Amino acid sequence: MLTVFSEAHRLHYGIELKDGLIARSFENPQRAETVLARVRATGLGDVIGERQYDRSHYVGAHSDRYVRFLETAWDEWSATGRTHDALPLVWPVRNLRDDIEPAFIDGKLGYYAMDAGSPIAAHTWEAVRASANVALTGMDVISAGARGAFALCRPPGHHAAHEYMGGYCYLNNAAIAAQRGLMQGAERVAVLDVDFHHGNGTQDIFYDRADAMFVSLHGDPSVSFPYFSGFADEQGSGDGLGFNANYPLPKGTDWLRYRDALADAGRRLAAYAPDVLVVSLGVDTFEGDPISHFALTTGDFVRLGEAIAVLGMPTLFVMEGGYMVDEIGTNAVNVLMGFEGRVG
Ligand code: SP5
Ligand code: ZN
Repeated sequence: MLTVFSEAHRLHYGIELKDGLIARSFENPQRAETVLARVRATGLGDVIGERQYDRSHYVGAHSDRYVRFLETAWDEWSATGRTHDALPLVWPVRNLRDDIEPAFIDGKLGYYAMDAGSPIAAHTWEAVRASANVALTGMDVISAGARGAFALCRPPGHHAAHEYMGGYCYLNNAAIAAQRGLMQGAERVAVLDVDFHHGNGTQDIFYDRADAMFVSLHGDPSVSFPYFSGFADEQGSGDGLGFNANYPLPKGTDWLRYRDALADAGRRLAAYAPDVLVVSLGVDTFEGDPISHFALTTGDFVRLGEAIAVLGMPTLFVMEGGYMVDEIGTNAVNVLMGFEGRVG
């Protein structure tokens, strides 16, 4: 299958609040380079660059004013004399005003963030835009008739919601691509999220819609990031009721347990019969991942790809998380090879 990749991801490498301290992010440039190297080493298929798309392609999944915030945040932050990464300082939680967008950048950062995991530096927006364009290009490949394609996105996207960033994410690449699939004639799209963390952003974007189903397998949010989203009783609202499905799984989940949840998720997806499937492909479910606690092995990722292939849907894989850099390439590409039936 084709892989879409942008070198612009290298422009972004920030900090995060990690165990109470500010440190370099787990979400580093080497991640994407390792996956790209594995794509080339296995001969998965050609690697193409991203096409260019304007901001209107991000609006819909996101609000216009949130996209505007991302476009202007660094200029407003640096205009105050600060030269280091921007991070939020205050978040509008329960009973604080959330109906007024602050005029000053320090307030805006809190207004449009869920955590201190998505820093903004001078070139962050360039990398973020390129990542979304990688996903959009991948959807164009699928819409042109390919059975599968791989959008090697970085930074990731599934924690980014209609109006907030978080968890290393800014624009929701998977949702933006799914939205384009609908624009190009799909009647229904589905997103299957297999990243270790709940895709709260994708869920938020499609929660009240019947033309997009969201199904996610992830660490139980009562003990795992993002903590405030991803419980089994979140089933959609309004027109979207019944089109959102969460499978929170316990610490130590291995392939046997994962496989059963995946089979159930697959039955839901088959019943929905989307015209296009987008897979939010995080491999932080790996047993060696430094920030997660599932126990999938390198070989299990092949089985995961095979199980997705059985659904028989045109499928766009969108790279999300996975932080054990040595193994991220093998694990991610194993899913794609399994999907293509190229490994036993
Ligand atoms: C895209 C994606 O996978 N984002 C994940 C963001 C997770 N951010 C919070 C992680 C907190 C993990 N704490 C574990 C401490 C291990 N020393
Ligand atoms: Zn993750």
